Amino acid sequence: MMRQKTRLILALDETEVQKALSVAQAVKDQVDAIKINWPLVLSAGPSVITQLSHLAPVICDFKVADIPNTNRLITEQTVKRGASGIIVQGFVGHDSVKAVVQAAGKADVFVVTEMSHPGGKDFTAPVADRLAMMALEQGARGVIAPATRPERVRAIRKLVGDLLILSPGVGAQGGSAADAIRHGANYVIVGRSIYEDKDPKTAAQRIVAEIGDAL
Ligand code: 3DU
Repeated sequence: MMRQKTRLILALDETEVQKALSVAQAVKDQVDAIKINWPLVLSAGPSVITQLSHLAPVICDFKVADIPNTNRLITEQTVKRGASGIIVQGFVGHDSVKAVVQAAGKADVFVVTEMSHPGGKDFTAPVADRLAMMALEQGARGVIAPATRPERVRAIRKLVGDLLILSPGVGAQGGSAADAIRHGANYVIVGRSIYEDKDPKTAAQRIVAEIGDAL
């Protein structure tokens, strides 16, 4: 179960390992989870999952997108390393998502809907509602929806009921944390605006305050 204290998730895409660890240490009390992606895992090695899990719950944003068997194997290895959550692409279909949900055990599974960047409109936006419904049907814990298009967060909230909505695209990509929360996101995911700041802790505190005001 995700903690829900600040509703801020750090996206730690810093590839200089010592810097990444020092940012994680500095902001661990400001965030409900640390999301890591291929840049840090490829730079630091998969043991970074375990290392970070001692500071905060870790969500592995591996955007898993394969046949069910491969998805299952990836999920098992991810959870074994100490991840509390894993992010999967939904466009591969219901059985591939189901395989992740089954292999994840107690870990949370999040399905990507419409992506936050301009190209997200090319292919993901037209099927985002179906992806969200499928996440619900397959027993995912939540979905990823774009803070860059808060009206889409609202639309997806109407479809997914109580599922968690995690919203990336705040700050560097132009979205606002307060807007995402007001439109129905449970958490905002923020990367560069925190780890590239000269004072990551203060940057995180600022966003936490903004979220608090929006609730
Ligand atoms: O733009 P930022 O630096 O705040 O990082 C956003 C993170 O969220 C980054 O890890 C990216 O891979 C992830 N993400 C999106 O930005 C947009 C999506 O639709 C899904 C994930």
